[in-house]
Order: sequence, then C-alpha cells, then structure tokens
Amino acid sequence: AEKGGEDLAQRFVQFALDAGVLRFGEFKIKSGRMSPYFFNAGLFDDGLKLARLAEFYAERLLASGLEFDMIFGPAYKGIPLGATVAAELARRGRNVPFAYNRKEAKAHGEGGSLVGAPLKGRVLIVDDVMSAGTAVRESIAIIEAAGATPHAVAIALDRQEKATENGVDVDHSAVQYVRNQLGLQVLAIATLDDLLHYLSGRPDNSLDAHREGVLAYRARYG
Ligand code: OMP
Repeated sequence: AEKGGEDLAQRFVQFALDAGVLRFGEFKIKSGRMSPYFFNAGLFDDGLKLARLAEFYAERLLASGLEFDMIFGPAYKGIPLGATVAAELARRGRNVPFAYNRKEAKAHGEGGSLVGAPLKGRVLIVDDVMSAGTAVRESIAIIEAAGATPHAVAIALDRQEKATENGVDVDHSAVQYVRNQLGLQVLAIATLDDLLHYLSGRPDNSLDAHREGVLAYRARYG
C-alpha cells in the first residue's frame, strides 16, 4: 500500500485496540473457524468513537478516488456504519444517498425490505469485516434484486481469509473472490497484514504471544 494508506492502517489498528474493538483470545467466527482475534465493530459504542471510525472510512474512500452513486449499509452492523460514513462524507463535501435493509420481513421480497433512498446506480456497500465473504454476497444479492449495481465494498478490516463455498474452504480469499469474480472494488481500512505489522512493531514484547497465534491462524486459513 502507499505510504499514506499504511499510516492510516496503523493508526486504525491502534484505534481499534484502544477502543477494545479488536481483541485477542479464542473466538468462534461465523465460518466455524476458531480465531485468535476478533474485531467487534459493535464496540464502537459512543459518539466520539463512531465519529472517528467514520473519519477513517471517509479518508480511505476519498484517498482511493473511488466513484459511486450511493451507500448501502447492510443490517445490522452496516447500518450505523453506512449512516455515519454518509454523514462524514457529506461534511467533506460529498453528499450521496443512503439506504439500508431490515433483516425481518424476509417472507416477501428477496432478502428483506429496504429503507432510505431507492437503490440505484453504482452502490457502495459499507460493512465491518470480511472473512469468508458470506455477508457481502447477501448484500450483493439485495442490491441486484433491486435493479441497482453492486459497485464496491468498504470495510474496516479485511481478515484475508480463504473464502468458503457451501462450507468448504476454497483457494482464494473472500476479497479476491469479490474483486476478481464479482468485479467489485474492495477498500479496507486495515488488513490482517496491517495487524501483523503492528504487532511486530511493538517495542515491548507483550503482544508477541498474540502475534504467534495470529501467524499460526494465517498459515492455516490465510
Ligand atoms: P463473512 O460473512 O464470513 O465474510 O464474515 C463477516 C462477518 O463476520 C462480519 O460481518 C461479522 O458479522 C462477523 N465477524 C466479525 O464481526 N469480526 C470478526 O473478526 C470476524 C467475523 C466473522 O465471524 O468472521
């Protein structure tokens, strides 16, 4: 990544650790894998943290030069993310429509009902984390069902893990799949590599054990 992006990523890892959003331990993640770290975006839980989080997304988006027509925040965690990122972009002179979905009411329509601006044009999905790529595929289906174009995905953390198909690991990462097979741009504020870089760069060795665990995990699922 370019120098500015590196710096943004390192500052973001620091911010997520300070906020307790990024933690080490043993976590069973959605794909069933046991992970030595977990990123819980729900713990960006006050106004200041949400505002700072939105600034990171906005900086990443504006630095990329990505063009898009509107923002979609997928239920549940993508809703406050999409909303605060839309507000921060507007504050920086880039006002775009915003929409989100409900998870209920799946009985009618494909994948839930929509709230906010009509889905149309090139849609940017704003979400928290990509692991195996299941969540983003759901968003893509919702956008396509509405007749709009899934154009790009902005996430806070790319875990850089192998995607799964019907529960089976495949040989590319979820982000690679979304980029190469589905043709969407994917922008992450930080990646697993950025986290490892951060852990290597600590002057004290208090995080070395976590680093070992994360490296072992990457060797297996990365
Ligand atoms: P995939 O659908 O496998 O890409 O996983 C992404 C989703 O998993 C996120 O939207 C979260 O709901 C959840 N998740 C996290 O929030 N943080 C993590 O560190 C890992 C996961 C996960 O379960 O993979």
